[in-house]
Amino acid sequence: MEPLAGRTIGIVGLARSGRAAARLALARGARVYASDLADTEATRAVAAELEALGATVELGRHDDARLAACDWVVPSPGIPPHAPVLRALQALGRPILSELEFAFRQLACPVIAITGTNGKTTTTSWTAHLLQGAGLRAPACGNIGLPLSEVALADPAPDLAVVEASSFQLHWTERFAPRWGAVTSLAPDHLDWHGSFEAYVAAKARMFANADPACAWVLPGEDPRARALPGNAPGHRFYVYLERPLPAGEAGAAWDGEELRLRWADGRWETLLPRAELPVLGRHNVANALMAALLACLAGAPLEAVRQGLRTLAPPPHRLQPVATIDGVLWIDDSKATNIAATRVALAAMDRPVVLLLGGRPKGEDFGALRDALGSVREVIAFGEAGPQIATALDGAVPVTVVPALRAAVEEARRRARPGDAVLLAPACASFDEFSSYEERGEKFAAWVREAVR
Ligand code: UMA
Repeated sequence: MEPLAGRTIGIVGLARSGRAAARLALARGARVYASDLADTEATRAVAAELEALGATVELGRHDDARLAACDWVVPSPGIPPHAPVLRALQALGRPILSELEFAFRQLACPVIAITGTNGKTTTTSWTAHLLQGAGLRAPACGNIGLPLSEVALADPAPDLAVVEASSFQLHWTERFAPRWGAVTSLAPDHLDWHGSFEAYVAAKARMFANADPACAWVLPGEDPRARALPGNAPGHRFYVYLERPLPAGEAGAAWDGEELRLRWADGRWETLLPRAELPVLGRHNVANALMAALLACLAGAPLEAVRQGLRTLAPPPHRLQPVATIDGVLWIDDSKATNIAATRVALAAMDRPVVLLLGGRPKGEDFGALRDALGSVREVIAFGEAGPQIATALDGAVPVTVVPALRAAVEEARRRARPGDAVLLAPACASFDEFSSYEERGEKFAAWVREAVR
């Protein structure tokens, strides 16, 4: 652990990550200067809490000179490197650490890290579920919602931290060194934050920067970009296959159409369970479950406990979550589909005609990349800031109706859906034009859908 006493830590942004990092720094004896551009009820509450613990807090501005005088600056993941406050610090060559890096340096337990474009929240949550079923104290944390700094503050420390690592959190890392890791998938996302797909991939690859030969990496065997992400980093490789059997010479896990099975590096096979006993929808979730099972076994969970845990998996909220069936129409909340690749995965899991709700704040992707995935889609209702852009990109492929916001999209879908259809919210956009998070978007969607039955 790196001593903090006597150091001054600058915290930029006071939502979940900033609050937790500031509390951790204060608990370890550092001086803290924290600031947030937003002066709202929420940031004022955090400011009051941190001031009571001894921090200096400013709302409504960042004091660049004061931040430049700090030993380390810890920005919140939502703040992109091109934000003026971070630009100024970079120009001066000041050290910037992500909240993940900062917390890792204060953590007293090993880390399982899960990254990737889609599937990482589900895999993180299921890995923690399997380990906890085996009696280990292994919280799911990081991008999933519980900042790693909170875990670093826990006394006693847990046995393991199961960390969902986003590209934002990996970008400013130096020493972050998970013992086990997984890459779920790799496709364009967050191009507005990173500037390019290459920069996004480079941030994700930081997960392997401090690897050693004892590490173990779980990778999707059939996704060439994702399986190549570790490059030449040291560590054992385990691959997950859904379409093909495990190739000779590779260790990992596969689904043979009936059973989910593991093969270890010594060639030994073990059966996990029949697919029919795994209570999850969609092929992509079979891959997520296999990754979680491999990670849990590698980190020490007994196979029988892993089998038992797999029988009780549940989808995290806002991921292909059925909301209600009303007048024969199934309404599905996949608000977590915040990019095109995730929307494609959702569409591939549909077995009925779909009225697709797309929209929100665009993230720099080309919606035309959805055209060849629209086979089951009867029509699209496009909402929010991205609405006109979506209509142009899908022109001629499928009927598109543009409405201003999600509530109007729900009303429009109610008029247009027929019995036997699914109305799928898989928006391929961020939520921030209308909501504070994808969770709030999903909750509002469910509430507006259910209004019809009251
Ligand atoms: N702010 C400034 N100055 C600026 C810009 C913003 O002060 O120049 C302030 C804002 O006013 C705000 C704060 O900075 O108060 C931004 O905080 P944040 O958006 O990073 O929010 P947190 O609550 O700390 O949430 C972050 C992650 N958010 C993002 O990565 C955008 C959460 O992931 C994560 O759960 C949480 O830390 C705990 O680790 C969410 C997310 O959307 C789920 N992640 C992306 C995704 O999954 O696609 C990567």
